Amino acid sequence: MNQTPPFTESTSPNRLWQLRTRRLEAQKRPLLMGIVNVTPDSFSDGGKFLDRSAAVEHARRLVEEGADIIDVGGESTRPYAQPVEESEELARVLPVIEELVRTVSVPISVDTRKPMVARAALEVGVEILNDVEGLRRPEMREIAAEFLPGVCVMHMRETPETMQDDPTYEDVVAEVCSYLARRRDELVAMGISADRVCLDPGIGFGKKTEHNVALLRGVDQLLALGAPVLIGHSRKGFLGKLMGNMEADRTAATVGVAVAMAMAGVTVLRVHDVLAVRHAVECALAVAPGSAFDR
Ligand code: HH2
Repeated sequence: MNQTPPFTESTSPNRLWQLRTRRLEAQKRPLLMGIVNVTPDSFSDGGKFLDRSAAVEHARRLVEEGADIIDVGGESTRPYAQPVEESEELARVLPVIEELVRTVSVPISVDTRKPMVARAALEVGVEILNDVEGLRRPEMREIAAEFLPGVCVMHMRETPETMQDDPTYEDVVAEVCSYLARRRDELVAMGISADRVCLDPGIGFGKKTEHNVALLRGVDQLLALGAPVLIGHSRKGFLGKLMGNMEADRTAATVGVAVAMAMAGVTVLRVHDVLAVRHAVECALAVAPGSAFDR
């Protein structure tokens, strides 16, 4: 799955993601980005991996389960979450990142909206900058242009503190696509090649259930922008709404949506449940008529 050169000129831009020093290809299935939240308050796994060794051990397990990327975050961005001080976020993630960069084979991604955290993580060797604010801070764009990592540009309405206050859109798919295309053009103009820029509609970030569903159903329009596309739906609240039970375990719902997204040809799935998603996606793609992936 990882680094499978040689790449042909005809390989779809949806299949390739150029990182800082490596190139990933989603050849047989979407790449799986395993989530490691080094936080006390993440909505699903808060407090479980706050300890450095617990976080590292969890990341290793996700790699064994088939993660192609490990995404390390130190600030919850769930709705109404309170921002974390830069120094606190750095103290949470940097020791974990340093150890993972040295000891695991897959590329490490930093999930941050803070320039200081991004820079420190890039200095110790992360390959991907995953910014839920879509690099809207000029300093983030400057850091990206300096280090040239793979970049994940996510759409978010406003900030986590305010994003769920009655979000409204006229045409959510068109608006999110044009925002992401604009952001990508801005990065390309700064010298970051288009193949480094992965686009993410930001499931759950300033969206009602109907908006999340429209974006997932409309993922073809996002893929038509000719970039790698990441979907981060894992265990999110809209799945509880779709199931009609906010208390139910969301693993099966996460897996179901992951299969649908894999069949649509999405490049990267950001998930907590790597093993379950990998098994389901690989089996579904093995039998699905007209899959976008090689078999
Ligand atoms: N979602 C979350 C965090 N980072 N990054 C990208 N690119 N896309 C996403 O959809 C995305 C993301 C929120 O989920 P999680 O990390 O599980 O929770 P929390 O923010 O509470 O730590």
